[in-house]
Amino acid sequence: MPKARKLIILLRLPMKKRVALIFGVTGQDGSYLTELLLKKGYFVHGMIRRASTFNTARVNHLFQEIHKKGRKFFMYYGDLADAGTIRKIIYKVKPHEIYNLAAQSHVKVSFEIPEYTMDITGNGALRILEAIRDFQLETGRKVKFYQASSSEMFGVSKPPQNENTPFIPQSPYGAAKVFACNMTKLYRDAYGLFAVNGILFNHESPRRGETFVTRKITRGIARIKAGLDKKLYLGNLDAKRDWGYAPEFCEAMWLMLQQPKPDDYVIGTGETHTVKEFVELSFKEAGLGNWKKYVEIDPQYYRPAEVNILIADTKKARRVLKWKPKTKFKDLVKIMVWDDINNLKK
Ligand code: NAP
Ligand code: G4F
Repeated sequence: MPKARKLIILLRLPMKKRVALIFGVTGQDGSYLTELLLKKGYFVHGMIRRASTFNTARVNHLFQEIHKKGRKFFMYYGDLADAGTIRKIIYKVKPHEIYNLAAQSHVKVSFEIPEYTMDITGNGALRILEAIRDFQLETGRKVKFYQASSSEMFGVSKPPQNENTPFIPQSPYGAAKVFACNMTKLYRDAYGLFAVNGILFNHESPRRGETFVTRKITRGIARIKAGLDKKLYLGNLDAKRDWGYAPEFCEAMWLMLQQPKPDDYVIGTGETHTVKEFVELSFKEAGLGNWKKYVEIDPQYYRPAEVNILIADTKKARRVLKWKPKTKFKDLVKIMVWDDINNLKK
């Protein structure tokens, strides 16, 4: 058969059904990853926490009516503290790919609730790994596992940081992520699981939680511009972060699970900026002039220990995954500032 005809027939064949399960589906990254996977034709299942208020704002636009035929997005109640439910969901959904994006993800808060942070951010990953190990053994099915590891694990290690840089965490959150990262590697080495760590540097978007510094700044600016607030209170303005754009980082997560072999990858932009630079540029973008008129330092936002500088060395991801960031720092600032200003107007 001629090559071209063979290709046409192949393209017409229905795509193999792909099923993904996302822990942390209601978070910033969970929502972008869900969009990406649905676009790629996946059936997407997500675990959500029961809350007394709505916690699904980031995925509401993806909801499908429960009786709709051909529905591809499904939700289940559960919690990373609850191994039984994690197991039940995995056995019910039979996923090909599992993404663990769930965590108590706030560094400053982790100093206030260290034990809880360890239980969810650290042990939560182990609960999923154990469930996958049993599921594979009992059903003979293969599951690929993505762990949301973090540049916070590098702590005070000298930049630029790559896959071989030692972890010297500076927070209960960072230490819990190191535990989860090590467990992911261990299950790969000891039991042959297809388990990978995406070591992602800070990534932001209009869907970023309001208490992380970038969103706190852009939301604060929108409120000042609208006359709702006079001041913005911040902590350490000298810390340097490698800030990228979240949707692009979620593409990298997916790419890691499409490789022939499981491995760990650093994802970031390779550029670093101070919090002060983010503030300065954001106020300028909003047309508010000199930021010093509006910003006050409040020591309550200082941390008992700080990660002073993060810069990603992404050579491996560029070479193996063929991934590279597209959105520049100043464009990220622009996207976030105007989204908050326009939303407040609405
Ligand atoms: P996020 O917006 O804070 O989302 C965290 C998700 O975890 C939410 O869906 C949250 O549910 C869920 N969650 C929290 N506690 C849970 C529990 N006990 N049981 C089940 N689910 C729970 O975080 P993100 O920015 O999307 O980040 C995704 C992951 O990547 C996190 O693990 C984070 O630590 C890690 N990470 C983030 C960055 C970054 O710069 N964004 C960088 C490196 C690594 P609710 O919506 O109900 O709160
Ligand atoms: O926005 P942040 O809270 O992010 P942080 O601590 O870097 O953690 C984020 O990135 C990690 C990846 O490296 C993720 F794993 C983690 O889940 C999270 O997404 O703080 C950034 C910097 C810090 O140095 C902080 O001290 O901003 C400084 N900062 C100054 N004023 C502030 C504030 N941070 C917050 N949250 N609030 C302030 O008022």
